[in-house]
Amino acid sequence: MTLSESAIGDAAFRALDAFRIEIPSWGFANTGTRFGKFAQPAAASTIEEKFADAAEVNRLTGTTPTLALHVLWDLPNGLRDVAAVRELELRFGIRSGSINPTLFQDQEYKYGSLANPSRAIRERAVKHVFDSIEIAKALGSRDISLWLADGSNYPGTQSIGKRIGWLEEALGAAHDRLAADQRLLIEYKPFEPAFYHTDIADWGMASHLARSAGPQARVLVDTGHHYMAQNIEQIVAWLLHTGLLGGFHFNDRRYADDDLTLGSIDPYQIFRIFHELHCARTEGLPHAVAYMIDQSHNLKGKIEAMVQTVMTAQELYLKAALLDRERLQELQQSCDLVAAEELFRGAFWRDVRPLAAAWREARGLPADPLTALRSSGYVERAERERGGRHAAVGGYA
Ligand code: RM4
Ligand code: MN
Ligand code: MN
Repeated sequence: MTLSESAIGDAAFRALDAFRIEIPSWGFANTGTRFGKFAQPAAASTIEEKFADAAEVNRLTGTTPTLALHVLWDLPNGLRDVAAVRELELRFGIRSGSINPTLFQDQEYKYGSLANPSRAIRERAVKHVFDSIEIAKALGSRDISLWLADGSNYPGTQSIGKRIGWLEEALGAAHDRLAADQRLLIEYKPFEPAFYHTDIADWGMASHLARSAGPQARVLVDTGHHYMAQNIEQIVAWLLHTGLLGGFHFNDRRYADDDLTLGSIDPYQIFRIFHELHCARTEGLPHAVAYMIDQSHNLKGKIEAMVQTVMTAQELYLKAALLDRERLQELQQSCDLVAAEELFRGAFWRDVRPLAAAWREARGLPADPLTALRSSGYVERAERERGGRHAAVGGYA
């Protein structure tokens, strides 16, 4: 059975109405590589400018109502900054999203944070996670999203085993502080900045730590945090099956954690991930999955690239939503390989841009957000107002 045009249109509108993606505050700030930074005159250097940019992206796309915050970059005075952030939320109509403890830039963390061999440094790091949880409570944020740079550079220099125990202890303590509706998301990454061993290097380690921390802990999948040949959608299917999938950090890459804009290198990869998510929904698996962007586009314009990314995410989500999954199941069951693959690829090749444009118009949004951004003059205004005064920003985004 093939769906009629109007049924496809209805399904597309339903899918886009349900789709939200969170943008990161650090995606608007100047970031660089370890070799240097190319400053953009329109880049945001204050939390107020980041909220303003987030509001502009949401005005154009209608899809990004929340902004992820990195605690030391955005609330350097901790809880004392909450009132100011609250005020920005009201002023710009954007809510704070996931709260990201910043556990990698202080000198104390040279040999690790939650897994540091020094008890005092571990306690300091745990205290920062506790503070981050309190900030999240005060801001009404559900997710505390934890990424650690912890690891070592040389064999034999750290006890990998002891560090597992220290992580279990720290994450369990953090879990105890969560409110009933909060979650602890645990992100993994195979290497960088550590180049011999990373304490939470893959989804197996993250899954174990989430389970041992408690029922409100989940795994966070950053699409750039895998070895080249890894089958990410299979990891996603397993995390869905085990009820451990908490959310995503979307970005693209060619080599490692390149943090390129979503879908720029391999859009089929993201389509395949979204397919697994749509399958889980069809099969009624209970899950709440947070879609977040975590990219650091150094060369593209910050706001323009963010709008482009949101549109790409919508398109890939929509392509996967419109796949005839009933038919696919039949073909899978009868092992009709080529027909199954062609159906799957056909959904990927469908040009959904006209459907997305129709949805935007129906929802009172610009049909083409990128053109609307250009004609709004927002970026030029930001360049005039912000050019020349740039605060330093850390470089691991
Ligand atoms: C890391 C990781 C984290 C992000 C930092 C800034 O590579 O992706 O999610 O918080 O960068
Ligand atoms: Mn990430
Ligand atoms: Mn990363």
